[in-house]
Amino acid sequence: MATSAYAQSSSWTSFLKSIVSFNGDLSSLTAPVFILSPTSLSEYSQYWSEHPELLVAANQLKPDENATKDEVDVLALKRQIAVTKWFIATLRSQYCSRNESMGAEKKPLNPFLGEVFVGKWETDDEKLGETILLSEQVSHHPPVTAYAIANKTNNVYLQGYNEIRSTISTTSINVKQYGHALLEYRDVGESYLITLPPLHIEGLLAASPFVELEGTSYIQSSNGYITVIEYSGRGYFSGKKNTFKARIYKDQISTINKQNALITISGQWSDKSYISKGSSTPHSKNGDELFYDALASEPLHLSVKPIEEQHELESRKAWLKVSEAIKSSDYDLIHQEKSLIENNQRELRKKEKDAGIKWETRWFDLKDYEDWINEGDNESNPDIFLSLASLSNLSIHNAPSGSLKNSKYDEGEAKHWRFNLKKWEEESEIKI
Ligand code: HCR
Repeated sequence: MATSAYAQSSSWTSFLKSIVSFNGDLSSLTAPVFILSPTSLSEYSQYWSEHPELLVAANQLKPDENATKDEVDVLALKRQIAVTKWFIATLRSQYCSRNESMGAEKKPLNPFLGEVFVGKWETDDEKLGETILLSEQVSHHPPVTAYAIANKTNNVYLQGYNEIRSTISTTSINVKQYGHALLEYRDVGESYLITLPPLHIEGLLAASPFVELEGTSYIQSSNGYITVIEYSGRGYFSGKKNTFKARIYKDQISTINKQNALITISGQWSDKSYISKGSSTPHSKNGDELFYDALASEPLHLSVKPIEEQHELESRKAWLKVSEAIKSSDYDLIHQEKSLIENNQRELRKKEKDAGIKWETRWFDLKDYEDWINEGDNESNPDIFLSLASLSNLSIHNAPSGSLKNSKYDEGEAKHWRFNLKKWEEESEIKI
């Protein structure tokens, strides 16, 4: 990889030194201006739906009333493949878009508590309709962003949240994601639990950071099917960057043996991938079917209201002056404008403390699953997350995303952020 002109600069070398001794909170690091992004992390929730047609696709694979059991089963597997395709299609936006638009991975602005980012994906396609995004910073220490994405035309709803925790190794930053997403296709009465892969940031010595995904993530359907996705950076599967292998199994028990895979998908999530039946690895050279070409379909970007119409808690309005200072590389102004926001936040927290109150999240609630299990009516009102976690043998605790039940991480609290539709329906200040 080419070394960027910034690699030898004193600001970069002192940044690298600060990384070596950092405390795990990446947002607390003071970074040189060329590595700062003018965009807040609260905006990253939009990456889940830059291909809205793929997000809703599974809902359109409904069996008709006279369908035989075989036809119903075939469609259920097709929906699992469709959801897997949508998920793979989100990855280029999630993990490559800053490199594509700004030349390298950048350090995003650290959202303040209560910051929101909203918008919609509009198309001329009547069948697809409009998809909306609500993203809210529900915690500042540690930073946690929650989001809800809805397409009413297709009755498709996605919600989730994420938090990161980082450690440093000799040449890279290792990041574990916490949180998960829940996807509902209400017309077919099906839901999915989606876990988030670990990642590491490479290219630090060359001052040209980029993300590599690693480990495993899961997509568990309420109909039993499970997709197990394994990620690798350059080298392991094929010598190419951003490679993955996804295997779809009938159920979690079948995952014990890779030979049980019904479908195998393999390739680069930032480029082309191929699909074949069974457990053998598909490849273009064998004439296997193209699964997804990430470079062939451009992402549809979210439409966001003009700044003048935004509420003061909306991300782009709140960070406008900092963003402009970053774009003009004015370090003193960045510092000055950032301090205004930070001091304002400190004052707010102090006032709340003095008044004995706590900041109330806007559209999301922290649901305690231990309480729910003890007090909830599990039989007549089963919880989607608990059912899917049980089907996939995944931990329900606040463990790194994708941790298995009975693994060393499967302990502690079981509190997860959930969208509260009533709160959104009662929202009077923030418009999409
Ligand atoms: C790690 C990261 C912040 C978190 C970003 C997350 C995990 C946020 C949720 C999205 O759904 C997916 C996602 C994608 C990003 O790749 C990931 C960011 C990559 C870098 C950034 C660090 C905080 C920046 C550290 C500073 C570097 C450039 C030295």
